[in-house]
Amino acid sequence: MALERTFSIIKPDATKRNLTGQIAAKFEEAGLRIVASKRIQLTLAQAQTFYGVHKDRPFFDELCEFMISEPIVVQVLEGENAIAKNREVMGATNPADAAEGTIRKEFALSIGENSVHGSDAPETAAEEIAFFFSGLELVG
Ligand code: DAT
Ligand code: MG
Repeated sequence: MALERTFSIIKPDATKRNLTGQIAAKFEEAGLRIVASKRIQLTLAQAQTFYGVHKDRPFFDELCEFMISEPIVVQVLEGENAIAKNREVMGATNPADAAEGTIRKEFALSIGENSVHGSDAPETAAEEIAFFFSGLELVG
């Protein structure tokens, strides 16, 4: 399979606890290359747009408030099968269900404060990368 790119967020619970480097190391150990990275703080409107797919879910407001509560680190990860590989390294959404050695098992605090976001399909990866990065910022 050709190289693939996926979009990742190191979420507020993790940046607040100074876990950016430890989480980035997990990506690199899994063979994912960080080809773009920046620390930003989302506005409420940006968080609501990014998570628009969940707008009718009961946790939507809590999710958006959490995502703007501290800076985040947005990254583009590149590698063979990067989308699935990143989801594997992240672990299940609920840390109680996450496998040993995954980021969420090791670092997540709860189903909401679960340390990382990762794209779930090629279409969402392309959309999410384009939402946060210009072509000039992607250095393979
Ligand atoms: P994932 O982040 O694993 O792709 P998702 O897309 O279903 O999971 O949900 C997006 C985020 O919303 C998730 O990372 C945390 C939050 N979330 C999901 N289900 C939740 C719930 N039952 N209670 C609180 N927050 C939840
Ligand atoms: Mg998701």
